[in-house]
Amino acid sequence: MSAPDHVDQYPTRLAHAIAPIPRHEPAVWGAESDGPLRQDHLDRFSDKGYLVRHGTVEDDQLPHLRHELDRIAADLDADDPRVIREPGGTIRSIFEPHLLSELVAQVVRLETVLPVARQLLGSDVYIHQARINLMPGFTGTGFYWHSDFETWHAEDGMPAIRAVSCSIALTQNYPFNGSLMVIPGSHQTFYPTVGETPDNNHDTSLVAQNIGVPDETTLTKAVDQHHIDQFTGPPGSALWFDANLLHGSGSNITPLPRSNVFLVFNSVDNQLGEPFAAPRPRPEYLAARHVTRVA
Ligand code: 6CS
Ligand code: FE
Repeated sequence: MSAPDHVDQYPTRLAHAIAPIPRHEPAVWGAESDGPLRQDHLDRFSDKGYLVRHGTVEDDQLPHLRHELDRIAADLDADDPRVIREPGGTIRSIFEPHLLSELVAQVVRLETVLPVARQLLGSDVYIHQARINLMPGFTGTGFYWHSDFETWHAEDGMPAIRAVSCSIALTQNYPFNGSLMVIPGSHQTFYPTVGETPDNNHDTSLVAQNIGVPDETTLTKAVDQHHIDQFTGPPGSALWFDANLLHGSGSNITPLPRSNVFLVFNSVDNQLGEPFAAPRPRPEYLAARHVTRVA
């Protein structure tokens, strides 16, 4: 089946388990002279697969942005497919906020955002996926451990690991309100998963991901080797993390909601092809096939 331009370096969603695959690509593609990150930051990102940068969105902009999230949510039709809800009905995620809001579009182009993405990926970039994540108090549920790249490769046809996510906190991230946990260093290994992708997997995977997640033995070994770090910090902080870094979150039973703007930058040299392990590509709002270089 695979044409020469569609060689699968990262087989996944398999019938039987296979050994983990060492990553082929570097995690950092640019040099210190290419952007705002100093060499020690680049080295840390390369080593751990993530980087935290405070003050990515300035304090005076945060209330506007929080208000904008409410406006976007209120303006969308109840049955808009870009709105993902918890089983109880509260909104969990809204996709394509950068196309629904000029304010979010401006965040993409901030001096604290776009040049960092370009530097890490060593090229021009475009938005592969963008979302607002809203984790309400009391009822917010988490995400099981996964690598984003595993899904983007299997279901969206992303060929190489050359994408980076920027999650900007709009509320305080405490250790106890469902903040993101990462397995530092796990981005250096691709963990193939077992289980075929069902048709329209995204109808359920965006609320609870069951397919494309590593098994418990694999996760136990990864955590034995690398431990777990957690992203905590004030509103306006950004967590930059590699597309292949294993991460997940618990539920939020505190009264303290947690929301973030989540931007995935992909290299213009890593555009999507046919899915590697799914019956058909996912919709454009989950995985951009029309590449708009961010200038
Ligand atoms: O589907 C996506 O693109 C993202 N969402 C989930 C639940 N897993 C993979 C990726 O992070
Ligand atoms: Fe994820």
